[in-house]
Amino acid sequence: MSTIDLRYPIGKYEPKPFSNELKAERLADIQFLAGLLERAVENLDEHQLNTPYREGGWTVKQVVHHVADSHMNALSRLKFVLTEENPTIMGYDERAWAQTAEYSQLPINVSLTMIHTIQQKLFVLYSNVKDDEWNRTYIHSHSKKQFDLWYLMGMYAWHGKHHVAHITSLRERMGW
Ligand code: NI
Repeated sequence: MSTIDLRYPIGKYEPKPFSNELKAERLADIQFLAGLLERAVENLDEHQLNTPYREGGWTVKQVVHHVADSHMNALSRLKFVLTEENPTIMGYDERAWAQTAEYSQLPINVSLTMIHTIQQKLFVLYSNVKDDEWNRTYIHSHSKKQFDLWYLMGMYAWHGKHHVAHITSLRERMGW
């Protein structure tokens, strides 16, 4: 019996101190996410796309639409943090968002295109963050806790890989 938690195939996000090496790694994660996600869903049929990645979890289709929604928020958060002093950024109910109409009515290609666009913007924006900007802060509306830009970058670099791994590990288990 495997003890691996199917919800966290690459583990949970672990914040780490700033280094240029890690920054380069995270920039690569941001740059290559859309391509990796596209490869992860390649040649899946409608039945496979509608299969939950784990019992009680989101379907592959919902996972892809969720990444688009989540990283749309990531882009908006980044721009607020870059342009305002300690802004409060809005948390959102991702389970409720996953029940909204386009998750079931639009093909994942629509979200994949959006993810390509968002990741290009995130990549250019993060590539241009100056050394003294990494400690710019924001407050999260749900937790009321304060985080900084370096944390935000790491969170979403991790988040993309986290969901790609949901799909690739499902394919491995199913032999797809
Ligand atoms: Ni997520």
